[in-house]
Amino acid sequence: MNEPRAQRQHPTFIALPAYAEYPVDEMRQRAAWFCRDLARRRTVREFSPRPVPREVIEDCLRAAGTAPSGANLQPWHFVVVGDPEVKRRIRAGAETEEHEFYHHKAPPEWLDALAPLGTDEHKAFLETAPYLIAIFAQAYGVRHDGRKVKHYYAQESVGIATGLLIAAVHHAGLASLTHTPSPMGFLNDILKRPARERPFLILVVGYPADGARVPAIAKKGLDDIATFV
Ligand code: IYR
Repeated sequence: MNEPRAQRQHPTFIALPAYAEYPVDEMRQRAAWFCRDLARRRTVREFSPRPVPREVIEDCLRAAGTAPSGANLQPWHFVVVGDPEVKRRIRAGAETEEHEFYHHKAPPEWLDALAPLGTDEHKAFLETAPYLIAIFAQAYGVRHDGRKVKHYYAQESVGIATGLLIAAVHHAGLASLTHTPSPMGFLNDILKRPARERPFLILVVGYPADGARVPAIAKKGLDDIATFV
């Protein structure tokens, strides 16, 4: 039988807090500066083992947690891995899947598309970098009374939060790598996360290695990515 529904909550409104409008000239400058600064971000695969202050990671995660989400249900969970033994196990799990991917599962077109990046099944960065942030998307939440709360647009919401996290990490002066071994179920086992949480990606965070190199690839220009009508 249907369970009785809880009383539907009424909205409460407050005045928009802390909004800042800038004079148009300043707005132009800020937009241009932010664009230039983000354009310096590069995905890095060679990390330094130099430690990173934990408070920086905490603030970057707080920034990610400001993301908009379906019905404001905030369907994300971030597991910050700094423990070398846990990193070692994650590397072992990822390299097992990646070996399958590169040697058996990936169709030739996919390997062709990846060729400019120079990636392979070896994932030393999973042990070298000081922090791995495993990001999970929750299909539903569980309230204190044990009831399930369905999450809407969980993947989109977690994608947005991850974008903010990447920008926050960059803004702090650190490098990151979005890593998606597939499948990623081994992360639930190693990190003891429930089945309702689906691994979304691993964000590898740290300083770039001295002399780190990145692939010679470029971003599309505005005319290629946008249309004004
Ligand atoms: N997960 C593999 C393959 C890979 C896939 C895509 I799509 C990339 O943009 C990069 C890599 C790996 O991490 O090597």
